[in-house]
Amino acid sequence: MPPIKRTKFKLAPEQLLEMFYWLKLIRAFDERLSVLVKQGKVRSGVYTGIGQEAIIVGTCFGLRKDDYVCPLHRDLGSFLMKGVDARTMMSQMFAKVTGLSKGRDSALHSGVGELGIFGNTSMLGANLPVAAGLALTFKMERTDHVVVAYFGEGASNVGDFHEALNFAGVQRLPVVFVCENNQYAYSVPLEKSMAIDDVAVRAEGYGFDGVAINGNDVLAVYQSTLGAVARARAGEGPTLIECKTYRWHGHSEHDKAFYRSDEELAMWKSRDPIPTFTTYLRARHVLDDDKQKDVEARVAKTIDDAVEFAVNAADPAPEEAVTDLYA
Ligand SMILES: Cc1ncc(C[n+]2csc(CCOP(=O)(O)OP(=O)(O)O)c2C)c(N)n1
Repeated sequence: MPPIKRTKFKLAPEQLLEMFYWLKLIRAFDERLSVLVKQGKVRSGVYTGIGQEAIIVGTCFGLRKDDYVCPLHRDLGSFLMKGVDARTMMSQMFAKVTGLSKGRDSALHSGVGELGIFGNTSMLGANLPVAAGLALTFKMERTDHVVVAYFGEGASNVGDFHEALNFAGVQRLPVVFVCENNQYAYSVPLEKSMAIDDVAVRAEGYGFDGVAINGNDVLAVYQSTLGAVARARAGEGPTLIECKTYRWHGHSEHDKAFYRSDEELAMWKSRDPIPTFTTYLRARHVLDDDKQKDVEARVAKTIDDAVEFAVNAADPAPEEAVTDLYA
């Protein structure tokens, strides 16, 4: 198989600013959730992706509206980028009637079919065979949709991952497997769960390409996604993109993450995807003080408004627990 060719791309200043907005919004959403959970206001487990935002932004930016995502617990930003407004998403975390599942479940188990979001299950890696199934539907129906399926390096050790990649490889399915390799699966460092350095090499065993990239570089993620999506749409099958990154907080907000060192965290914080991209945008004269302030003000307004909306929204009525059932 020939190696993956470098994908060329050109983004207009407005598109680069839009990327910047999403990075900031997703960061701010998670940071606010982290505070709210400590105040006892959130009725869901909170698994922030602070430090990993470039992966969601770079991948979702490379998708069409009619493409699909299969997110996992740390991918709340993909809901926002696929079109769920911040009020609804915050309501979902507060388990209010204005949330995606009208207060029935916590956080990320909801999906939104019309927006191309397939809700996840709790079992690690179980979203991957589902993504392969979705991609099989696209192939059988001769549409050119693509599905992006997210997972952590920990999930790449479970059977579902291997079955999904095998099936997708055999059937040449239009799926992009995106590994968010944040170095830990809960408290387990990757060297204690894998005898290889790169999850990307696992793709080779299933007959397609895998690349390991800097997951904190939003443009690198975007570039790899564009190439993978183009191949998937052209009927050339799946790609595995492994994005190397780090989660700044614990596995969830109740995890103090004592299993890692301050030095390690500081090293990864120095690779924060947002200042890196900010420097790039400023050097290219896409961003200046005024534009940055404008984005930051819009982000703060959106988050404040979402929290106020969710706090004041109604709780679900007990009798509604038995409505909307599929049976
Ligand atoms: C099959 C399965 N085993 C264990 C768990 C418990 N669990 C939930 S998240 C998690 C760690 C996930 O690590 P990784 O896949 O690397 O994703 P990350 O949380 O780092 O983003 C574990 C062990 C689970 N949900 N499902």
